[in-house]
Amino acid sequence: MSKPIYILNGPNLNLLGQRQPEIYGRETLADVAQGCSDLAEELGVTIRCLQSNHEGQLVDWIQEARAQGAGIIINPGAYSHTSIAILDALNAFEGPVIEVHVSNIHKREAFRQHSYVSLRADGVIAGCGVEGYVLALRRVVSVLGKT
Ligand code: CA2
Repeated sequence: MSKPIYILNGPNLNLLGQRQPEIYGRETLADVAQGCSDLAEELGVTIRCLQSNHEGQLVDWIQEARAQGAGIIINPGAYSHTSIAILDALNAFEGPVIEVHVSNIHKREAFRQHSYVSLRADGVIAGCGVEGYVLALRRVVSVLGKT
């Protein structure tokens, strides 16, 4: 079986769909995982969906993906705007990286408009709601040459 595409979510994204629907919509992280899983099956790839509130755990999964993953889709949450550790880990990963934000971070507070992760990301999807994750999955699969 080919290597999985990692779908990583950072802090507070476990609360998706539970609060602030005007910003993040009403779909939950479980809905995101289901939508990506359905698409992965259609495209003939495997995925590994993970969420953590802890920076080091996200770094560990990115390092795991170096050996075991074909690509990374990551919504680092607020760590996008602060984490050089996550950037460094992604810089050590050789496959395609797509950064996803549910909201359009460029329409929001100034502190959300800079992302360290964007310095490594091959593509960035922001403001497309949770649909951004399936768009990112299509892109990773296309870059990997599987479509
Ligand atoms: O738009 C995004 O996807 C963000 O990465 C979400 C992060 C935020 O810090 C980034 O600036 C943009 C926060 C996710 C918090 O999600 C919640 C969802 C529902 C209720 C509370 C928090």
